[in-house]
Amino acid sequence: MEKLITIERHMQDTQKQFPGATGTFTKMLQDVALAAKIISRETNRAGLTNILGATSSENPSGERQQKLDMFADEIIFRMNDHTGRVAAMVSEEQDDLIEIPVEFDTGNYVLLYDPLDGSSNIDVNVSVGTIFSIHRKFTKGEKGTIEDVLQEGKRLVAAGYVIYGSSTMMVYTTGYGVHGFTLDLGVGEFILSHPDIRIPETPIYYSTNHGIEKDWTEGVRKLTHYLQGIDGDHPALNQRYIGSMVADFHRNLLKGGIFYYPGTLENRKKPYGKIRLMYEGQAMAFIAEQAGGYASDGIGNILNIRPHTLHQRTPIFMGNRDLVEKAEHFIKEYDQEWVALYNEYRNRELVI
Ligand code: P6P
Repeated sequence: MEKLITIERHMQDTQKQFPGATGTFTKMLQDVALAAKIISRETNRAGLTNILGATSSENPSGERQQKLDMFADEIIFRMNDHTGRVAAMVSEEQDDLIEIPVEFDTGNYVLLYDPLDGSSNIDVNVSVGTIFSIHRKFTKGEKGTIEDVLQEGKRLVAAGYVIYGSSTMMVYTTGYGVHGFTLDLGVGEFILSHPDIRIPETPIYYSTNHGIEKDWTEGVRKLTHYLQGIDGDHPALNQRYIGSMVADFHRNLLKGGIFYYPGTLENRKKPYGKIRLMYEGQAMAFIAEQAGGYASDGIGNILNIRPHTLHQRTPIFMGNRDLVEKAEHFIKEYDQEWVALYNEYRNRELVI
């Protein structure tokens, strides 16, 4: 009979390489997996309960909060606040650093998450996702601090996403490859279905929102024409974009391609792009790199950006390394004005 490898067994098999491992880390990933199972259940029956639709509130990025956003946010918090494994959390839905309630012990990790990415798609039954990343706490004292959460992506100890689609999958890395698990509803377990995911050498897709094309910089326009086979020698790629980054990224991870949400110049509404660095960009960049790809803000590796605020944004180009490096080439060649504008934002100091 084929081996059924759960997340726990996979982590235990992987952990054998770390003699000092205490299993805390494995349990953290299981805590996230449990939250994912509960969110999956609610997402799959959202149409049958009164959990669809928007609330009257907005998140720190000024986006209308969906009821399922708030549900997912609450579930992830409650699955992790009492375990004694976490010292602080950061959520897309919460303005400030989330402290561990005083009645619970704190631990050695900090958890950052976007509880439900792409939630504007929920009401139209399009795939949505959860994104999470884990840093190790390094400051003294019991409580996690802003310095513990605002670490560079290259210091991540784990990152992953859950995609609530035709099936629910959890994809994560701990720095030793990217592994995908599919939720078997019959047993309520995530079972290893995609071991050692690598981005295929030959890309098939590009994913971006052509609706903001009028605001693109010249370099992004040149990149897009290159990907479409209009300029240059690259074969034309198929365009796929459903406005849910986890789903768009997952397709490109498995089939090969590039996803980009660039900074814009003309309208300055999104000069630094839309994706949030701390709980979206870093996680996807870590996964992309571990799968043989690359993620850049157009200037350099997203994992090397020194964070300055919890909800800071980053332009993002991620997928096949050669395509992302092509994006960097066009931006360097044609977008000096935008680079100067963005560098001022990118290099701001962390203000405690
Ligand atoms: P637009 C969802 O809100 C999200 O953050 C990503 O999941 C998605 O890729 C992007 O925004 C879509 O934004 O402006 O193209 O609708």
